[in-house]
Amino acid sequence: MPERLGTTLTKHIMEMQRRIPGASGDFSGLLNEIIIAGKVIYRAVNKAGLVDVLGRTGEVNVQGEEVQKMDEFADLTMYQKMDHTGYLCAMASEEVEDIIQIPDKHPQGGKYTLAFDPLDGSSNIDVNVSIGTIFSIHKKISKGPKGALEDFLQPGKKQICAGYIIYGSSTMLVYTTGLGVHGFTLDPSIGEFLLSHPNIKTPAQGSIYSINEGNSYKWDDRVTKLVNYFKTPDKESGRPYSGRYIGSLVADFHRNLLKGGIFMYPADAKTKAGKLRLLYEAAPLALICQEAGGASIADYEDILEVEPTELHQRVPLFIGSKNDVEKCRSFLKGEF
Ligand code: AHM
Ligand code: MG
Repeated sequence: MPERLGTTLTKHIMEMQRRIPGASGDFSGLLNEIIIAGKVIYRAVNKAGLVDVLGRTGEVNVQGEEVQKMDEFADLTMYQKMDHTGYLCAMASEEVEDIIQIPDKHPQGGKYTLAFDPLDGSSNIDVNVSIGTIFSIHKKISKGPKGALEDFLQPGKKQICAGYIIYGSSTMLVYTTGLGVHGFTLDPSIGEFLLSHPNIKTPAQGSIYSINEGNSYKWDDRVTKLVNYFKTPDKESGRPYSGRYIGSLVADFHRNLLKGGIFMYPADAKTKAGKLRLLYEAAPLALICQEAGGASIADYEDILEVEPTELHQRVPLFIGSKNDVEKCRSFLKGEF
């Protein structure tokens, strides 16, 4: 008897599509292209030590950061898998300054936009630590066949899909379209993502805090008090929390999503708006977190409510278990 495979990601997407009356299949088609891009990037990440893809290109990206060869590879892979499909009106990448138009030789008038961080955590590439690809899909709102900046400057709550692929001890794709958060693990022997984590729910309170404590000399008083709170023993409220910080947002987020906890990247004296990018990092993870029962704030405001004003806008990010985020909110309001 052949082994029963369980639910493949492709089947899951088709089942989701059937729930939406009149769906054209474009959206499912787009997700399927993202899956293929993810597999191509996975393959390269997996061979990274063997072929010449490690190290820096010698260039600096739009964020002022050194471009790694794998960053460039992942960015190109995402672009090349999407540009000709007809599903998109434009793309935006963390690595590229302006929005990326669909070349005239390819079908125009796509209904969706795709924003992505092609390889999050790239400083960890060379040392075999988990990294990931984050994506965010919006519906086009501008007139005309081409995409425009306004299509990308929509708040996170308007996303119709968000997800990430984590290249870790196994490769997983986690996504939401507003109908729960579902996680699929890649079975490399058959090249398929199989449903391994249906309907992920994050614990209401965690016992992990994740922050780069090397930045503590730059924090304001509120953040210092907040982090001290999580570290201070108190049996009743389950403290102290354990500190865990990988330095790859996808990996830190993924662990906390499954186990419960709080990830923080605050604004500080040097990075006045924080480090992480609203459109490619904070907003997609915020949608996933909310769908899993968690929450996220950018200092005072909910991440999903933040109205973007720039493509590469940065935001402070506090994301994770609901009670822990509420604790952050109180400290940030100066209530302690
Ligand atoms: P990247 O998208 O260029 O890799 O940068 C974002 C990364 C996140 O993955 C991670 O959470 C953060 O930067 C770590 O920053 P730091 O090294 O300042 O702690
Ligand atoms: Mg990133």
